Amino acid sequence: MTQRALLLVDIQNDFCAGGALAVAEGDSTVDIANALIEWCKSRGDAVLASQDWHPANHGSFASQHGVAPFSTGKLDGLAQTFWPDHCVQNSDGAALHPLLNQQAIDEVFRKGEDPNIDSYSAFFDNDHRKATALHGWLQQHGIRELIVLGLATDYCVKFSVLDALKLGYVVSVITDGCRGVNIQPQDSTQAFMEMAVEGATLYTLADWQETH
Ligand code: VGL
Ligand code: ZN
Repeated sequence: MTQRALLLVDIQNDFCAGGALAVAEGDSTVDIANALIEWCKSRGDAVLASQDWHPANHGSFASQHGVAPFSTGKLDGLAQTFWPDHCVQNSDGAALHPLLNQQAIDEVFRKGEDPNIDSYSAFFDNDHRKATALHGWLQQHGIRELIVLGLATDYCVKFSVLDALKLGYVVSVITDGCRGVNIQPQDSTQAFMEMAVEGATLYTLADWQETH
């Protein structure tokens, strides 16, 4: 049985070109994701995806508070960046990218459904109040090692990786398969450094393929 899973973080239309919270070059993650999907499938590894999945009145939306997108404040006592409305449940923007090889995905884990708390990590909401089903699924399948890529480097990729490390997974991050929001220009670089400091190994796709 495989002990490894590929985790595709939030490769959704709203984070790609033309989307509500478009990340620069977000679409360029798709080719890297598809290459790794093929690589993982050929080795019997699991392929998983997370999906940001907000109700239309989600408290992370600037529109709910009459404030400017990308401003900061508090949501239910927690520091919060307020975002443009994005990844609204069942909208086109919330769909996984159409060129992503979705047929190969074994399981999709949704997050961000509670209007009162944001959920960057694929494992827990931002205050670790509630868990998604991801950790349980991985445990059930005997998986201890994760390959992670997707959107956005400085939010959902970062917090998913940090939680995975805290939970004891061996984590490899495919850096060219990630793109960041970069509210501050260095945010993604800093996020990769934090992931590495906490124990993730960073690879480009080419590095990964050469060494595995
Ligand atoms: C994300 C901001 C808000 C992400 C999700 O997927 O990184 N970022 N919601
Ligand atoms: Zn979101």
